[in-house]
This record gives sequence, structure tokens and C-alpha cells, in this order.
Amino acid sequence: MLTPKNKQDFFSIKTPIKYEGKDSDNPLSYKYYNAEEFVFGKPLAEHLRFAACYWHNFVWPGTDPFGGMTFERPWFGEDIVNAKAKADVAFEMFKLLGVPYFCFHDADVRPEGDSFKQSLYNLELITDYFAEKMNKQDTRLLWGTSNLFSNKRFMSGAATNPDPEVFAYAAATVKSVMDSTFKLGGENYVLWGGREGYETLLNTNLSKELDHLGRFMNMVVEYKHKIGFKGTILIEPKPQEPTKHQYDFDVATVYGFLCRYGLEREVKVNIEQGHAILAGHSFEHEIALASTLGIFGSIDMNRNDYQSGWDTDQFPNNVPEVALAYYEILKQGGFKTGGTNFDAKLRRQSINPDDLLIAHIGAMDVCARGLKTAATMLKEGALISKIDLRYAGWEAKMGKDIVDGSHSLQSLHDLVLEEDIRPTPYSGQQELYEMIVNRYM
Ligand code: XLS
Ligand code: NI
Ligand code: NI
Repeated sequence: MLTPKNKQDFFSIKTPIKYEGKDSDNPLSYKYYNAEEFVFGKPLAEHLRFAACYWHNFVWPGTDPFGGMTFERPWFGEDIVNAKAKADVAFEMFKLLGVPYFCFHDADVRPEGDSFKQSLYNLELITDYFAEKMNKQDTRLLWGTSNLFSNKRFMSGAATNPDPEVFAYAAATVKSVMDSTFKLGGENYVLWGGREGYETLLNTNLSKELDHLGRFMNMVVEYKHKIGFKGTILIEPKPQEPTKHQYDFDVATVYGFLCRYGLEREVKVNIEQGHAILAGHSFEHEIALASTLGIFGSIDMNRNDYQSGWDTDQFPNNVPEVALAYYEILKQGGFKTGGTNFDAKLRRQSINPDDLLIAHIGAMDVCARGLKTAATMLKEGALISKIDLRYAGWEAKMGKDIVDGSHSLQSLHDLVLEEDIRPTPYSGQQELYEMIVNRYM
């Protein structure tokens, strides 16, 4: 087995993966992702803003409810030497893949100390180690986040825990990880409410928990302004898992929460494909709704198994689905501070080190195809011009008067009576729209 000392041999290659085009049969090459290719006015890399995540790639041991570790990584072990060895391999992978960004939780990167003080010391030490590496290679931080769900102290929630000491511990943790994110030039800060929810109403004060979560999020925003962090604060919605009822169920629920606590101009969303599916939505629905509400921020790209009913975090492999997601993203102007983070993990039988590379290469190729498809659809405007036509009535007098407030129920009642208005139904033509989309795939 590899030890931390020979971790430089972890992957089979030493030089970054290249674009070789779709006819290449080299698994360690990009077939569709040509980072420099210009699409819609800028290079693909700048559209997609890929990030690899720390947790699934370097922390997850391959366990499932029926079996233990399948990945025997040489850096497994809770101490600084292993944490550095893990960072060495992580940054090696970012470099080989040429992903511009990465994302991490505090608990992914530093050993847990036996006090908050010790954990904080470890976090600072490791993030300083990151800073050195980030200076040497072109890898940036898309977002940082704190793990407020794995340790048993958070079993009944973090900000929504019945015990204010846990709230305080969570607040201290978020403050420290925001500091690290700021230090590393992170472009966003994510809060996924891992255990912000409940199992049963019988032991839960729902109203108190929501108010506490509202206060917590306001503290995050206050602190962001206090330190001058220019990145975006993002909430990541998910309907259930780990708790039965998660408070940040989906984009619409998060928006309601933000409005209730005065945060709708301060906080945006990080939308994950698998979470959208768990909530009974499509990925593109969640993106389109967030765009409409002005809170679209970033995406966690992955793929849920449509039959299993839980968050399987697979790497994406369905170009038409991915294309529709990027279509919504491009339509609203593309990413600003956000990007495409692969919150995806290998299947537990994929135990070769190079499987980590292959998984990302495949996924990046799928995203590149999806984005290019979406860009062509948008450029040719076939769908948009048909939609405009479908709503054309709203450009005429009556439609305009309704929208600008010149009409009331009474005046419309009178108008319908006087002019004997009889709306004629016309086709929604869904199959035609679907046929048009298929031409681009
Ligand atoms: C879990 C979430 C998590 C967040 C970051 O389901 O996707 O990985 O992205 O805490
Ligand atoms: Ni996620
Ligand atoms: Ni997830």
C-alpha cells in the first residue's frame, strides 16, 4: 500500500490531462472539454468554472450501510501528517485535471482536535499549507463551508439545535471557516443545512428552530460585511436526508425563508442536481426559479439515481439533461461568482486511483457538451422566439393595462361583458418544442 511518503505516485500520470478530441480512445484525455475553446464570447473554462470537491474524493472511504471501507487511501488517519499528504494528492489531482477551482469543508481538510481551540489551530495550519500550494499552481477556491452535521454534537441540528451551546459552537465554527475562505480568496461561502431540520414534531419546537436559523444566517451576513468578504453567501437546498424534514427544502422554500428574515438580497442558492430530484423537481426547474427570484448562485453538479430515492451523488453522464440545466444558466447570463462543483463520488467498487481522474474527465466532457449544446440553442433562439410568440398577447393594450395596474376585477368584468370576449384555445405544442430541442442534442 502507498504510504504518505510515496503519495506522489498515487496517480499513474504526472502531466496534466490534455484535450485530444472525440476520436481519442485515451481514457486520460478530454474528448469534448477544450478549456480554451471559445463559445458564446468566452472560453469554455470561464463558462463552466469547474471545481472538484475535497470530501467525496479524498475523505469518503467507500462505506455503505452494508459494508465498510473499500478505498484504502494512504492519507487516511486523523493527524497533521496525513492531512498534508491528503492535500498533496488533492492538489496533484486538481493540477492533473486542470480544474480551476476546488471546494472544502473544515472537517475534510483538518484533523478534529480535542477542543475547539485545537481544531482551529489545525484548520489554520492546513489552510496556510493550501495557500502555499495555491500560489504555486493555478488552483483557486470556489467555496468553503463548515461541516455542521458529521460530529455527534450536531446530531440534533447546528443553528436549530435545542441547546444554545451547540448554536454557539456552530457559530464559532462558521466564523473560523469564513475566515479561512476569505484568507484563501474564496469566491463564495456555502451553508448546507445538513441537520437543520427535524425527525418528529413530537419533540420539536418548529417556530423556535426557524427563528434561530434566521438569526444564524443574519449573523453570517453581518460577519461577511464586517470582514469585507466580497464573495457570495449561498444556501444549498435539500428536502430530506439526513433529517426527515430539512428546513431548506428547495429553492422556493429557501426564498420564503430569506424573505421572512430579511436576507433575500444578501443570500443566494447553490443548487444540486440530486437534491432537486429528491425534492421532486428537475434540476433546470430549480435553476430557472432561482434565476427568476434573483437568487441563482452556483451549482453542485452530480446525478441522482431516479429509482433509489436517496442522494447517490453520481458523476453526471446525461448530456441532454445537463444541456437543459446550462441552458437556464446561460439564459440568465451565466455564472457570476458561482461555478460547476462536482459534488459527486465514485461508486465504491471503483478502487483504482485513476478512477478519480476518469470520473472527472467523463463528467467534464459531459458538461462541455451540455454547455455547447445550450449555447447553440440560445444563439439560434428557436425556443425563445416561439415562447415570445406564445405570450405576444401581453404586448397588446389589454395585456399591458393588466400588468401596469390599470385594470381591476371590476373593469375586466365590464370589458369581457362589453366586448363579448371569447378566448380561443391554441396549442401549447410541447411535442414541437421537444422536437426542436432534440435537433441540438
Ligand atoms: C450533501 C451536500 C453537501 C454540501 C456541502 O448532500 O450536497 O455535500 O454540498 O456541505
Ligand atoms: Ni452539495
Ligand atoms: Ni448532496
